[in-house]
Amino acid sequence: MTKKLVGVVFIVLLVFAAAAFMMMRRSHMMGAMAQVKVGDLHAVTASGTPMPVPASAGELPENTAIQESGGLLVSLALNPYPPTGSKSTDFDVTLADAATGQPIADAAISLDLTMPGMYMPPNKPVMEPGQAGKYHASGLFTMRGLWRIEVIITRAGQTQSVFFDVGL
Ligand SMILES: [Cu+2]
Repeated sequence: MTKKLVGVVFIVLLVFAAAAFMMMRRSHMMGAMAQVKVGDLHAVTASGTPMPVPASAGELPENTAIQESGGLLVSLALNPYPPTGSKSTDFDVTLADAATGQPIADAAISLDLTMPGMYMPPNKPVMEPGQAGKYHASGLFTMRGLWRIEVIITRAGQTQSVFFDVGL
């Protein structure tokens, strides 16, 4: 083969590889968007099973979900709602003692944003404590599809996680 022919074959292979990569990327995005309800924020278990809303929660705005776990009432509100992939989302978590309703202000909270069933780069906004058991972070959902929000709560040396799902 001449050097010129080798060059042409190489370029043709490169074009095929690029086309295959773009098709895989497209199917990745289509898979994530299939059957995702936009919004639909709700509490789930670690494996994504929906959890009941605690009886004490009453009527919630649609941007807010709540669950009871390990003696804590954990509520999460998202703004804007539904979130978008094009600008950052405000995450507001409120912690209260499930038995007494007293706000819990001495926890450290971080978030771990993942997409069930697909690898995404680490996305872990750290929450800043505010007044009366409220904690705030802003973070970015980097693509459309179903996201799982892990709220990691550390208090008095004990760590527990609670989970919420939301669709973009
Ligand atoms: Cu993804």
